[in-house]
This record gives sequence, C-alpha cells and structure tokens, in this order.
Amino acid sequence: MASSSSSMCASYSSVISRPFYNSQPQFAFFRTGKLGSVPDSGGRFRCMAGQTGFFTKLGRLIKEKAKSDVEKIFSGGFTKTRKNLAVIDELLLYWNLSDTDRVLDELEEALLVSDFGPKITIKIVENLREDILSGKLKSGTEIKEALKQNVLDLLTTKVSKTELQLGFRKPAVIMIVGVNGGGKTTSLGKLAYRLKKEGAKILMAAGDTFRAAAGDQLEIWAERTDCEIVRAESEKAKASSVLTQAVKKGKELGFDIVLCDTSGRLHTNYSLMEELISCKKAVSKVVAGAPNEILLVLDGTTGLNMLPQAREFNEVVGVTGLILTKLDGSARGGCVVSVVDELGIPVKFVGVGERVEDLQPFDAEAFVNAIFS
Ligand SMILES: Nc1nc2c(ncn2[C@@H]2O[C@H](COP(=O)(O)OP(=O)(O)O)[C@@H](O)[C@H]2O)c(=O)[nH]1
Ligand SMILES: [Mg+2]
Repeated sequence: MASSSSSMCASYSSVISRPFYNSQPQFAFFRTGKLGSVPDSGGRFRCMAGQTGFFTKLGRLIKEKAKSDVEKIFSGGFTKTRKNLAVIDELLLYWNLSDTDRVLDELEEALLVSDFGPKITIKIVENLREDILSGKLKSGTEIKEALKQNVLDLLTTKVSKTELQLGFRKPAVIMIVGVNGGGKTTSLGKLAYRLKKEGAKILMAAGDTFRAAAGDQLEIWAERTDCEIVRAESEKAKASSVLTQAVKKGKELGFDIVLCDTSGRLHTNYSLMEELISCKKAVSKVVAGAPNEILLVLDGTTGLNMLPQAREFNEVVGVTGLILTKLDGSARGGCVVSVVDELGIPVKFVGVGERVEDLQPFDAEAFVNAIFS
C-alpha cells in the first residue's frame, strides 16, 4: 500500500500497514497485546510531547536491566575464551616470585590465543610485571584480580556513555551498519523488541536496498515485534530515499525511534561507504541531529578481523557504539577489548543468540567476570 505520509516519496517507498495507534493521545504508549509487556498509557514510560527526559530515561533503563540479566548474557557464551583463559588459574595457583617471567610468558600466550591482540596483551602483561616486581601484587589471587581490573579499565576508561544516546528530538534515529552477515537485521529486530518493551513507539526502515530479500527479512522482524516498517517499493530505490521517507513518517506520526537497517558489503567496498554517507546526510536533513546513533555490528566470531572493519566504518561514518553479535557461539572475547581500546567506542549491546530477546546491553564487569570465570 502506498504511503500517504509523503507524496514526494510515495513512488519508491511504501508503508506496510499495521493497526495504527493514533486513537490515543500523541506520544502515549499502548499495550499491543502481541508482546504483552508494553507499558500502557498509564504506565511508567508514558511520554508527553515535550518531555525531553524520555530518551535519557530509556537509554538508562535499558542499561540498568543488564545487571539483572548478567547470568543469561554470558552463561552460554565464550566457551572457547573461557577454556583458553582457564590456564591462567592453574598458572597462578602455584605462583611464586621466582616464577614471574615464566608465568607472565604463559599468561601472554593465553591472552594472545583469546584474541586480545599483541598491543593490549603487552600492555596488560607489562602492567602486571611492574606491580609484581614493585611488591604491589603478592599472590596468585591478587594477580588474577589485577588482571581482571586491567581488562575492565581497558573497556571503560576511554569510553563514557554506554547507554543509547537518543537526543531530545522525535523521532530519534538509529542507523545500524556493518559488513554482510554480521547480524545487522537480526540485531535491529531484537533492539526494536527491547525498546518497544520499554514503551517506545518504533518504526523500522528497510535501508538495505542492495539485496532483494533484505526487505522481506526485516518485515518478518517487524511482524514478530509488531512494529511498523517502511520499505522500498522498487528495486532501484536508493537506500537514502527509503530512510528519508521513514524518518519523515516517523516525524509526522509521532514515532519515538526510527531504526534504520542498511546494506552490508565488505568494509573495503567504496560504493557501500558512499551509500552510508548519503544515508546519514539524508536523515540529518529531516531531523536535526539525526542519526543519533550509528551502531556498528561486529561478528564476534571473526575475532581480530573485526578491527580493520571497525576502523573503516568509524572513519567513514563515525560510529557511536558497537553491537557485538554471536557471542553465544565460538566468539573469542579478547577482540572486544582490542576494539574498544583502539577506537574508544563503547560496546552498547551484545547479541547472544537468534531469538528476539537475545540482545543484551553490554556490561563490562559482567563480561570480564564471564571470560575469566
Ligand atoms: N548465534 C547467533 N546468530 C546470530 C546472532 N545475530 C545474528 N545471527 C545470525 O547471523 C546471520 C546473519 O544475520 P543478519 O541479521 O541477516 O546479518 P546482516 O547481513 O548483517 O543483516 C543470521 O543467520 C542470524 O540469525 C547472534 O547473536 N547469535
Ligand atoms: Mg541484513
């Protein structure tokens, strides 16, 4: 069905209609029945027009929820990393000062095979060596705690704001970018579910116009999460036009957040990068300050290969946060630390499976406890 919200764009975009919410006052949230857990208009997250704290609250709330999800987040994942790092416990159990060089060599090896990368590994090992030799660390237990603290520091000191930063204008716009197959569309669907559960009114934008099936895949997620979607009508539609259309619709109809899917190709693909730049420009023309977040999806199973990808996407479009996917599989956790340390970009979410609820806010402490457990 053609969209009536913008005649200018109606020729190439269409809005898949779902029951609309506009029988209620604007910006109030409703129970949809499908998900069953969306706060109603009398609930905690009722958001009146002009109530600018809503997005701040939303970002923070999602983060706070992470604490209670800690077990679930990492209990099944990182088996490989855990196994590789378990050797550290054995090493430190019988540690004594005269053994320092040998123990640190083996610790270095364990970190390297877990994909911490040479730069980070050397940094950590040399910090520990200094503290051991100066007498600050006197036992295996103290060394293990210092090791964990070092990793935690690497994950937290360069980055602030791990909550979503959604600005104060409606709609907030989140663009999801990354190479093909990393988990962009899936993460977008899961993110929609989470945000909707907190009471936000979500519009999806099928900005992956490169692959014919991409729109269908996103539409399945829209149905699953009971969200509206704007998708291209013709195969020749430009991604930036679809996103423009979606953000305009979001603005006109009082959506809180527009989640924009994008195409994925290799990070070395020039036309992909050009396309992302024009998508970014296009949405900024509709809402000042948009996109509020550009989240780069990185496949956790690719290990250190994610570093060049992250560098490239960041240079071209300016990434504001990372989503690390497939941590439920054979992901090697060390690369997370390398990416955060090198780029100073926070991990905002982690993907821990293929189900709708398998996207969790990243909690650095839980992550460290999980990989060194
Ligand atoms: N196990 C697991 N699979 C995932 C996760 N995220 C995505 N996938 C799968 O990875 C594949 C590619 O995902 P998709 O979202 O289509 O990637 P895109 O090309 O970046 O949009 C799909 O089969 C997803 O089900 C995750 O966190 N865990
Ligand atoms: Mg996709």
